[in-house]
Amino acid sequence: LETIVAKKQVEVQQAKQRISIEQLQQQPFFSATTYSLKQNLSQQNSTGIIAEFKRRSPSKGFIHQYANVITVTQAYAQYAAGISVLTDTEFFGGSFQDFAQARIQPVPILRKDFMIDAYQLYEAKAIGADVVLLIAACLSPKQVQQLAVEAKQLGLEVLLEIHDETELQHICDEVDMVGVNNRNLKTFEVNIETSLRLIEQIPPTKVPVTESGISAVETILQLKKAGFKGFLMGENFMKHEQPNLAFQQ
Ligand code: IGP
Repeated sequence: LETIVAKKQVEVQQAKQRISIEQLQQQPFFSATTYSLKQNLSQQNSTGIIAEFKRRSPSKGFIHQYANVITVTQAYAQYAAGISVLTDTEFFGGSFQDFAQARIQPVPILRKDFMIDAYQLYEAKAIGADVVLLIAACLSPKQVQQLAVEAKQLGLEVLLEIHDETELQHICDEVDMVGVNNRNLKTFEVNIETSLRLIEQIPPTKVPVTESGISAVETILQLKKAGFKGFLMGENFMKHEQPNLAFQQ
């Protein structure tokens, strides 16, 4: 995670020199209408699934390098409460281009990246994101709050990701949804017990989301029973030759 954050800092500095915040604000998507993931997840009849488009990951290597983002996200959009698209290139093989092609779908889309600077929130708006992810493990509580305030001012929803008890302190008023990552960021091990344990301590005002390592229907039902409204799943679909068909099943 430190490696990713260090690389991200360099990337953001370079991006700032290429494109100014003013230029980002002039992009058509910046003022476009948005879709609410929070609302979708709160609906009784929602599947609650946030389906992720992920080509590769540090833990698994390539999952599906050449997947067609248009075909896959079109299938996702039919049943999912929202879509998550990786925009990190170096470690996850994602891009703004992938995001742009997913943006055709009329559903809430999460920009999945490592947010460390307010500039990235402007980028998120400019590419048409509805939601941003803030990862507690790479931000101080103060940084989470500052980024969340600015995200809300821009009209973005905020999903805060936590993966242990200490990170509960990062939750602030501006956060809309709290995601519990079942994947230990150091060992890459997944354990849904993390979600079952932490949900007890998530304030009832926040929409609880469980993330990573979910594939079995029974697991989803178990997590739903525990109170989760959102289920972030990537690899389960992306590992298939045709992720769109895997999703429809
Ligand atoms: C999806 P999975 O195990 O279904 O592919 O997990 C998602 O939770 C995972 O990609 C993720 C992630 C992240 C990726 C969770 N938090 C932070 C990048 C950055």
